[in-house]
Amino acid sequence: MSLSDSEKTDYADRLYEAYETKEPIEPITEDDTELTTEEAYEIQAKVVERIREDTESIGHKLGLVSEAKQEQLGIQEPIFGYISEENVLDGEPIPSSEMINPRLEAEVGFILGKDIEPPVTTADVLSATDAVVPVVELIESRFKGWSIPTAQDVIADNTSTAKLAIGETFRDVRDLDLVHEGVTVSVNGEIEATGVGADIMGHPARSVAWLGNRLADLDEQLEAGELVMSGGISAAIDTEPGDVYHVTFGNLGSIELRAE
Ligand code: 0L1
Ligand code: MG
Repeated sequence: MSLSDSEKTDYADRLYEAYETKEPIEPITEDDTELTTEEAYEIQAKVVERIREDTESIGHKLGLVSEAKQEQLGIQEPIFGYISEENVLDGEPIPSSEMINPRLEAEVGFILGKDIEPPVTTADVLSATDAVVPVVELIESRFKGWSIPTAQDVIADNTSTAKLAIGETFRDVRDLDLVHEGVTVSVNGEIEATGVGADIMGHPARSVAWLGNRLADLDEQLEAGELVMSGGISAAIDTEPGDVYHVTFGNLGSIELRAE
């Protein structure tokens, strides 16, 4: 049975409240509520509308860009959410006490210099990209204990968007081989996770192109000036106050971040 508009508003209000107060809630599907992917994005849109009352949207993020992750959460495609100015860490450490069990992952960020009209190809993304930047994403789930039963729950929760740190090196995409771009994530000097661009649907720009086409379903498109995070290139790791994280790409640059 499909959800009524007031039920979707109610879930969105609860998720927004949890995003603001950092008091996690039960997953939507916990009580066997059926949630379609379309309904999940409708709830997400209501959450994002509330977030935008206080802050500007700066772009998009992708998640579940590997088939293994999609299978784990029962969906056959990547997922996406929206990122806002208030999510950006501007040189400050990870504010652990103001977050719900943050997890850290490395991402490749595309800064778009042009609008991209669908249908979108990987080549369109590359030619519309002004610069690529290293990004560290800190995801948090508004569902208790990271208990995420389905991809639809994550979508409704704006794909766990919480904080991100953008690196200082802005590279021309034509100077990089993003398929073979490698990254290491170390904690207090010990490597904990690694990844390579090819893990993101064969090429990080491919997930961005997928998003460009998917947004057309919502009468939206990728726009000049946006930052698009192409999906986790490394496995997400738990963070602990006091720990220091180094995310080091082969050519894209590096970011150091301490958890407070
Ligand atoms: O950024 C992301 O990859 C969001 C997905 C979070 C879900 C998960 O990793 O379990
Ligand atoms: Mg991510």
